[in-house]
Amino acid sequence: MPRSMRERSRSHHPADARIPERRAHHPDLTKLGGWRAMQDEASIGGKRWDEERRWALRMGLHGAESIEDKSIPTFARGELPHYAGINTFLKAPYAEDVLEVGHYDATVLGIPFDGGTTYRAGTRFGPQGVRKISALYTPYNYEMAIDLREQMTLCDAGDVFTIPANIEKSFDQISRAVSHVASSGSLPVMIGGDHSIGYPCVKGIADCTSKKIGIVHFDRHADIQEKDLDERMHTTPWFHATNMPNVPAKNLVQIGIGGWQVPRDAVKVARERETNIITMSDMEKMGIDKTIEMALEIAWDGVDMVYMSFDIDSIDCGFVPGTGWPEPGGFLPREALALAAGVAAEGICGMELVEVAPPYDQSEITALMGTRVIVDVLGSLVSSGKLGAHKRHIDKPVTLPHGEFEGKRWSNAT
Ligand SMILES: [Mn+2]
Repeated sequence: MPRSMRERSRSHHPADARIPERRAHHPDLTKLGGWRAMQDEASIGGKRWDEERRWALRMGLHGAESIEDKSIPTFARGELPHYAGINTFLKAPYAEDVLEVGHYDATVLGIPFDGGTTYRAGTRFGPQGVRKISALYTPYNYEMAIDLREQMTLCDAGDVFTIPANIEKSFDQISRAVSHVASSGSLPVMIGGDHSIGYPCVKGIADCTSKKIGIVHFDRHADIQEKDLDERMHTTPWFHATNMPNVPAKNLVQIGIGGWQVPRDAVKVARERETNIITMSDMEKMGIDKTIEMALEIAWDGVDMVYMSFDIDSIDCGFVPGTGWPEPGGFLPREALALAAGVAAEGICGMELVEVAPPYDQSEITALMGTRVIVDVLGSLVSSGKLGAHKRHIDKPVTLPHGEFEGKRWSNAT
């Protein structure tokens, strides 16, 4: 045995007095988040889960005699099993009648539109992709010690009827849909769609309030030039959003901008309008907490509400291949999730998750990341008690006319 190996084996021998002595002190586990979260889970309660399981038996009938778990129905209803079912986001109730969205704390609405894409199309399938993989999730988060099912209400209103070949008509439809949800008091959570929807989404909220709105925008791209390829493409939402009198450009904070894909046209506008750009390396130098603090300070300065826009391509493209404009060097997933949750902790009046393009995705990892951003934001809102805090600022609610109830679906039983 070579000498070095002998020494090493001797130093690790159990007879070595130093080791047992060092291990005699039991670590203080109560200092760990892992310990605290384990205790906190006990206080969440499980009433809604009990109710859902009873509902599932009513809707899906009692299971076979041979099944010992009597909460399992014959037809899959609700959360379980994760591989089955007709997917809404997080298997939330489908608000097929959109007049019902006001009964829920938050409403997910899909915006399947990729007519604003200047490179790869495919985000029209974003809402479906995100909904599909969201079925993998439970509404409970161990580290946050929250259970969305027990602590908030959520519905999925389905998709906005966009017009594939017409950006402007699609914008009108999107603004209208978002205004409807915002006016109901429910928090609008939009799943894109390419980033051109940022403008009509913010407009939808801005149209039903006299108050001012700041924006926190996570992206690699500045997206603030007036036009691209002669139209209001996905590189332009913030030019048009900050043209609205109650959406000041000085309250637009853009985090993660950089790389080789920022058109110089956008930089000129950002400079003229004095938006606030925190680059990826700024974030890296300052750290996550400081970045959140700075973003919130600027975005909330003199406004009443803050909107969150999260472009999935802000995350390094190695983690999110299914997107329209992939760029390396972006956020690591843990950074992105911490930043989004940190910004949401002060409250938001709406959010959008854009640029998930399932046709380019691998193993649904991009859609999964998109799902995660949304549920982490919802978790943070619940955890901080800020969910619904924006409601009192919706002081110009709109009412959209709806059709007379004289029709019915082909599938309605007679
Ligand atoms: Mn982008």
